Amino acid sequence: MLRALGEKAFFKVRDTDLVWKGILNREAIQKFQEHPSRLTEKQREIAERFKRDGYAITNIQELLSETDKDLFSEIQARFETKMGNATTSRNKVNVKNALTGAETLKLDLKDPFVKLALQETILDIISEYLGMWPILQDITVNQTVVIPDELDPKVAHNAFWHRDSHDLKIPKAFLYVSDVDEDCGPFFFLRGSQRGGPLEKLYGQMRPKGNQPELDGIKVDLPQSEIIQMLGKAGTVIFADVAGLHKGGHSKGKERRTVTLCYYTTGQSHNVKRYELPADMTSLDERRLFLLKNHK
Ligand SMILES: O=C(O)CCC(=O)C(=O)O
Ligand SMILES: [Fe+2]
Repeated sequence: MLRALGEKAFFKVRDTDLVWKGILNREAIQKFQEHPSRLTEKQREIAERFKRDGYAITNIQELLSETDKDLFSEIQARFETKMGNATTSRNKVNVKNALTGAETLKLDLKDPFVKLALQETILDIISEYLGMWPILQDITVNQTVVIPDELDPKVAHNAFWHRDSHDLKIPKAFLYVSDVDEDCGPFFFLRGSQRGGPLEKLYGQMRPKGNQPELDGIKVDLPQSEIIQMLGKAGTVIFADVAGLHKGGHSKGKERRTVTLCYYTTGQSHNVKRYELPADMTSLDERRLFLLKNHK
């Protein structure tokens, strides 16, 4: 009890602008301010929508650099191999995950999934969203398991409305590697539920344990007009802040294939080490070094 109280007080202080921005992320903010992004008008609009709504949808081809125009076909070709050793977990029986959890990902800068995570435009959009340079927390490659029946929230956490809680803002980029329709378990986001959005406080973020109202048996009541179901062809990219309300991954008829890139701010306190740095990082610029090296 005392510990819980102490922890609550700790996060209350830690989450003030004074600490979160002024101390923990001071360098990341400064770097961002010193290095203006070079987004095109179209890309800037994606970042603006992301900031306003807590999500933005686009296509991978809008984001790739000239030298990486074939990256999506490379990703599609490598997907099978990556999924080879993928497993489900106790509280996520609906999704098979590779490159996450106990398994440590050894970052290979030539790997197409890593190349995607290091794309200039994606980093620019995430930096604009955060107002600071990000660090990369995780890259996962995942594929849903088809389950036509109703799911139990206890064994399929992500398929029920929840907020992730490791940080105040948790921008992710989801790439659909297969076409996703209603039967594939699309990703859902509640527009405006991100930090600073009009629905920030609705089933608000609980730090550090997270808020999963449906897991606690609560029947959530959400404004229908703000529920966004993300359907799209293979190649669709969804930026979303999973500190906002979201769910997804209950495929009733057809599998969904996704690559998920997760960017956190540097002040993240209970970070799980998910990858090992590549031996040779000489090709990386300052922001990419920051992205990888500040990972705790
Ligand atoms: O698989 C999904 O669509 C939900 C994913 C999710 O909850 C997350 O990435 O935080
Ligand atoms: Fe989530």
